[in-house]
Amino acid sequence: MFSFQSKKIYLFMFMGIQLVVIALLSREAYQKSVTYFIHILRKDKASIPTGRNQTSTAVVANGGDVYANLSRLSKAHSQGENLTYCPKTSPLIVGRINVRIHSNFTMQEVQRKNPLVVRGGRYRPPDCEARHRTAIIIPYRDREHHLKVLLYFLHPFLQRQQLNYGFYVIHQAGNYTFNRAKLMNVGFREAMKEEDWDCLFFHDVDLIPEDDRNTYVCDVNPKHVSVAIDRNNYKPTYKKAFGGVTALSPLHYQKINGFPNNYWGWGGEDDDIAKRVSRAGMSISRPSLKVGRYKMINHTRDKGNDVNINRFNMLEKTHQTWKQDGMNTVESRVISREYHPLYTNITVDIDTKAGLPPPPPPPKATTMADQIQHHG
Ligand code: UDH
Ligand code: MN
Repeated sequence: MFSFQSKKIYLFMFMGIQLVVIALLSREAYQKSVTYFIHILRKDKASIPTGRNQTSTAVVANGGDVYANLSRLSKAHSQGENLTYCPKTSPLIVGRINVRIHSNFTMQEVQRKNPLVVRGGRYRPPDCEARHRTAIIIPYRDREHHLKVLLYFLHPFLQRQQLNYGFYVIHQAGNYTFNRAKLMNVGFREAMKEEDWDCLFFHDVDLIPEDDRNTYVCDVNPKHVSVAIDRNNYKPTYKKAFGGVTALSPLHYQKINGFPNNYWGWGGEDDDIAKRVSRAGMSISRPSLKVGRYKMINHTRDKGNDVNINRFNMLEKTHQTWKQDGMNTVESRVISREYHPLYTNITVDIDTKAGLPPPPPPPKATTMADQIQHHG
């Protein structure tokens, strides 16, 4: 039997040991190694594809900010030809990204945060030769806020992937009904004039990727990339879905004769493209639901983009029309090409359903002097 006295002694000894342990833990060096140990544990957890939530929290804790890491990139842009190829997997990739959509920042701030992006929204890794050249093509009209948010997230996202990339915003001029697919045809043509891109990402302006393992490079087959969207609770879409974000190589694009030009208004064009892909003997590839995750910026239907009520009838005929209508028939007039710091803006007149209006008559001479000049 222990006496009350000896119980007291044990209690003091126990408290003493606790004090020593606390003192040890609070020593800086010790603290560091504990943090390091926790870090390793977390890292291991992150790379194990366990439950969806568990993985995401672990990765976010390790670098959820899309700009984390990038300060490592040196500003010194080696121009030499003896740069070695970038590694097959970029060391800058972290996995899940914390996408919190807000807009209390300016375009200038996005510019400051991306000091290595040059005129027209172009970038190449400063320290290695990129293995891939990817153009981002954005069909666009009147979505300024969305564009700013997309640029904020997508620039650092692509830099993490060590790509040579460029941004093309294809802006439909005028108020006539929107035509997403035709704008993308123009985007393809204009982007390929500038650079020998080996992959084109056709990208809605309001979709923000949430995982940088979703690499913006082309697959053997045309790729449907935006497979899991928050608005649909990240559930897979239907089997032939091909909207939102897609990736095609120039060869894929040629094989399907580009996209249709005659889908005016919302809907149908994506399914037409999917049909072209299978008509041309290819299949659709997709990233996993874990990686192909996107947040869609909330919006209502735009003015000038009403549902295309003819879309089902048109889709019945794709097997006849795909060779007659596409990149071989796209008619448009580029109104301007502007090289902004974070993107190239191409404003284009894509015409109307009715066809090109006749060219305006030459201006009439009004004064005597004009008439004299006119007749030489
Ligand atoms: N787009 C524009 N401007 C427009 C219309 C479309 O830039 O006026 C572009 C933009 O890149 C957009 C894409 O075309 O991301 C696709 O159009 P969308 O975003 O309107 O298509 P989505 O399927 O919307 O996302 C369906 C209508 C939303 C109804 C919401 C009801 N809650
Ligand atoms: Mn949308």
